[in-house]
Amino acid sequence: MASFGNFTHAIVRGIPASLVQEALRSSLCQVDLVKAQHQLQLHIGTLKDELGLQVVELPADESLPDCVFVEDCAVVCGDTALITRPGAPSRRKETKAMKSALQELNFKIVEMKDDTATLDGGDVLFTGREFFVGLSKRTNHRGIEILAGAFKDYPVSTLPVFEGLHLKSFCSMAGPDLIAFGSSEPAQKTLKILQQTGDHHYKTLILPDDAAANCVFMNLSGKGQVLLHCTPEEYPNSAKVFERLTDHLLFPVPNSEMSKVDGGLSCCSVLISKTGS
Ligand code: CIR
Repeated sequence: MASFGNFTHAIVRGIPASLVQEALRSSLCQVDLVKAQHQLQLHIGTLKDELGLQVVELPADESLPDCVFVEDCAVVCGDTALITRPGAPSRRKETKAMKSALQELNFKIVEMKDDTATLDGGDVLFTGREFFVGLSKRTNHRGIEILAGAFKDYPVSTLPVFEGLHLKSFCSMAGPDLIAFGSSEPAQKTLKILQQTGDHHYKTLILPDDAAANCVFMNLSGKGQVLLHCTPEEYPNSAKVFERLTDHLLFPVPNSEMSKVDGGLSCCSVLISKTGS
């Protein structure tokens, strides 16, 4: 637990032009590709230049319009990397490049081979003590069972996702034992269940906007507690809540273009702790 969020590496992937027309989405908003690429570069620059992480950049693949959303392809914890079987069939081939990158980094690879199982990393909330996994449009019971088998050292609880794409479309870790949650009714319903089922009592940070509750927490040596969060331009009321956090080094990161195709801030990286490497 002391080392929760102590990341050293990040895996990211470029944005293919095909994202604009072909990425899966729940809205009709038009993505500005140049702006999306600029926002991703700012995000990667924060990880690399501001925070000193070693960033592995996988190339975009035009045949995989959603490939920038790397979070969905792997769950990494300790020395194990679970390669998922994404819920959307059009996204399944994204895992190949992710598996190679994690093999290069010497992780013990577990593959979700059962073709009845589905799981997206966006449904996986790791608190440092336990896993909560969203049962959503993309993740099913069998996927969660395989995750529990891959990470036997931690309890795994299932949470319902009543609305939206993933569990982390409306929540994420914002600090040690601090969970950010959106304030919509469906998000609050899931929070109640989390509080009843979890092994531990967590503090909560409630954000006016569900999407803003998807932030990225790290606890880095030399930097302390770090939080990447929404910008005041995108979510002014939620940004104010983050700005009141005095224990964190705060980095507002723009995400307006990815959010048009249902991507949160956390979806653009797989964060890895390889201490001693
Ligand atoms: C999808 O629908 O699969 C993508 N357009 C968005 C995935 C976002 N993933 C995430 O936030 N973990």
